[in-house]
Amino acid sequence: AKLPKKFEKNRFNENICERNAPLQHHNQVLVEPLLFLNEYWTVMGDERRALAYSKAAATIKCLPFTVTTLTELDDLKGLGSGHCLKVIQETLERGHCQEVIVKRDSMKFQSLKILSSVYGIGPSLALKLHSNHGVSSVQDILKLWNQLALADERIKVGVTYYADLSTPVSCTLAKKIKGIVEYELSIIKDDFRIEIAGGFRRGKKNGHDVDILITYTTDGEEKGILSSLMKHLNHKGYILHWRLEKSSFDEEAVFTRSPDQISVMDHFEKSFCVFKCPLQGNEIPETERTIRIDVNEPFPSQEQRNWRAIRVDLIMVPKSQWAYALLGWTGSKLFMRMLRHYSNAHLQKTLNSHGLWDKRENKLIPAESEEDVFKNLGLSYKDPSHRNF
Ligand code: 8DG
Ligand code: MN
Ligand code: MN
Repeated sequence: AKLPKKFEKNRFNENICERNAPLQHHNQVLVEPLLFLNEYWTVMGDERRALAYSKAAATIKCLPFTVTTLTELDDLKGLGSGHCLKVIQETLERGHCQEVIVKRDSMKFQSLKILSSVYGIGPSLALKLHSNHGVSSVQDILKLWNQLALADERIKVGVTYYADLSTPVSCTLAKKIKGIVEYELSIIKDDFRIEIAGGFRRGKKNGHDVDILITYTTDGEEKGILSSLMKHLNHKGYILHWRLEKSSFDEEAVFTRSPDQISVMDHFEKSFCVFKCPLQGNEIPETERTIRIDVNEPFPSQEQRNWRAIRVDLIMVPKSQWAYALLGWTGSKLFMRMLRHYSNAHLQKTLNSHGLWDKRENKLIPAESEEDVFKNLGLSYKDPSHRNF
């Protein structure tokens, strides 16, 4: 009979990039309060604290057994300050954590959580709206709409389609969006490759948006395609809102003068869209979902509504950067952060969604596939389903 493999603590501690973070793991009860505290501090605008909880949660997710006593976590790296351990200990002993219950009920947190979930509103604007204008809900934004004079067009879109955009996107709808993009691309030009990245590629059943990467067989061929694609999609009535970002890639700037190597921002040409996704009968949402804020914008009456608003990111990638872009946009964000830190600190190489830069040799290390990227990093290949840090 096969004996259960012994947990090797030293190996677990050695290189955190070699850990596997699956969606289904052994410690749901412990991870929950840690992820809540990550969310709490993200919403409250303290990214540093949020990150500590996110890292602790990720460490627990990777354990190949169910934790029953605190001693099992002795000498384990990645659990951060003593405070994370306190949360874990209390959860082990009482089944819940008092701090979480108190924070969850905080009115300020609840308001900021709703406000920062609106497309176009980040934690700092949410805080400003709450503190300076007493705004606590999407309804409040509507009431004070003229007075607030929010200049960012995205916020109007975010409020208008709030109900749709705050409903999780299913894998089926993500594939439908991919199909639409694929079809319109095929009309423009052959020989492209298109892939859903983000959480869906990591095996998640739902997402907050659909991340789609596009490339052509040779570098340079992708130029101008995204603008054409947006024209076609608009013409067919698939787009409610979009914002095109030009490519700002410059090898030297990106790899040698990058001030923050941990940042997720990249320089690809992309389009941040809100799609008007057609729905089949059984996919049609209940009524009263779309809030109408602009009488000038004609909306179909609720009964007629056979579509739903969905956030979609379209990213145009030059072929030579495809492997790195796919890895970067598959995430998770924390996994990519870990990889970047590792490659910087241990390999003297800068990793981002455009490539891997050898700082000693001053040159780029090419990769055809994600497998190549892992090889270039001296790591074993990790399936996307195990990148859910
Ligand atoms: P979700 O949508 O299911 O909620 O989760 P997700 O798919 O993991 O998150 P995401 O916010 O859609 O981001 C997907 C990945 O894209 C994430 O690992 C970070 C990565 N990414 C880049 N560059 C950029 C960028 O410029 N902006 C954003 N928002 N994400 C980027 O590699
Ligand atoms: Mn996503
Ligand atoms: Mn996205």
